[in-house]
Amino acid sequence: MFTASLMERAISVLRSNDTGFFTKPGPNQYPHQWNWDSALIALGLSHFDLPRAQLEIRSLLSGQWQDGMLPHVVYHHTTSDYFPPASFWQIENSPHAPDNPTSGITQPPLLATVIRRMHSRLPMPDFVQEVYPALLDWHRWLHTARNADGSGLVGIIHPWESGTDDSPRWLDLLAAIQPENIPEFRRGDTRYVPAIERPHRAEYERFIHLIDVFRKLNYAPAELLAHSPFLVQDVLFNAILFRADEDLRALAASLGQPTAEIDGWLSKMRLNFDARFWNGTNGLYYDYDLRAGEPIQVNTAATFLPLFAGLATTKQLQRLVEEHLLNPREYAASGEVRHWVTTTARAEPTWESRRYWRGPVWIIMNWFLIEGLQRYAYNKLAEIIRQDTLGLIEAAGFREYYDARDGSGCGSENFSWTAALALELSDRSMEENES
Ligand code: 9WN
Repeated sequence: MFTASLMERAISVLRSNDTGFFTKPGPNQYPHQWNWDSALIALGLSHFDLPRAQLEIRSLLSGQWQDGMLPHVVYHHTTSDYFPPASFWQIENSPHAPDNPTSGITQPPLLATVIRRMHSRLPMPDFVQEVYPALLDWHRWLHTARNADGSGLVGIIHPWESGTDDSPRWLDLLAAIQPENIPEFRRGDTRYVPAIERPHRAEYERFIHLIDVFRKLNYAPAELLAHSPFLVQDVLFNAILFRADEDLRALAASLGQPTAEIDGWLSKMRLNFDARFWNGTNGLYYDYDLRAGEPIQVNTAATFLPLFAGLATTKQLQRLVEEHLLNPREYAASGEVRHWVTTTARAEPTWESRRYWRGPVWIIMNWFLIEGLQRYAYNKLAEIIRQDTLGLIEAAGFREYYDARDGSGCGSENFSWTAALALELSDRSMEENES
């Protein structure tokens, strides 16, 4: 059903967003290099051009800070109408900033997972040897600079670090922040995408205010932990990190490198994950607001990420699937909602069908879920969601996100990670386990 032509079109989207040394997530909306996009883009590129996939990763790593932080955007000295521009971050305030202009925050660490997968399909020991120290530095930075409460679970300081920027999980926390003297700014995002599909102004003001706080603190990690008004242990981020630590460990082992430090991170996270995130009453994982000292009780598709990490028990898996994923009032494609899987449970009052991370289908979330279900051998359900996901892309093109009611596209057109994941999801060999 999924034809060579879908794959050819996916390749042509990735080619058309290629600047030569990095790939734009979207042609107009996102003109620089984003961290977790880039990891997925490399995975997509590896299906047809491994050297170019490796270059994508080298380009991303060229933005790494001297203390190990891998930033969420690398600007590469290119100019654009994207807001915020490189200069807005004032990263030169930090002694750790690189020469390459970047943002001053990070994003979910998918890179080690992607590199392990590429290596397991097409062994590339020299490349792994080359990039391993940078990966280890980034993970070490996350486990130290962001180990806010000593639990080994890491904290994020900005919704953009979650990658799911406008998720209803952050709404109350953002509303509690009262920004003063917000720097002047002019949004670029609503130039290319209808405002109804993008965050409200109130959230954007807080996104910008937070950056202003961070640059005044010179991005000193301890200062950020002490003073950022937004400090959250995010289920999605921590689950991705746990999985990436496992993958980093496998890379270390393949190189004959020591693994004790990584084992320590893994066992600490495993020890504390459930106590912090699992809510046995509702059968859901919730994020934790470290400033308020309480869980954020909002039901979004981030709750399925522990499946991707292999952190859920069989009992937790059953509850997630039976009470939530298959529930027609929450995530199941049913009634007027024809597609899997909305980013927010439809029972949440904040659910919106077309607005950014408030409700539409995002291919990255479906990919995490499919991978997670396969990890637990829920292959039939994984296959239903995989087919539906590819069908959405086939019908509406490579969009940033999709309205789950009719499958129509939203956000950026020709979106790179949608193309990359179409290649990944079309490849039946994805079902093989990593060695
Ligand atoms: C802010 C690039 C990025 C993704 C994020 C997505 C969106 C940026 C924005 O686009 O965020 O980082 O301007 O909205 O939320 O996940 O990495 O595709």
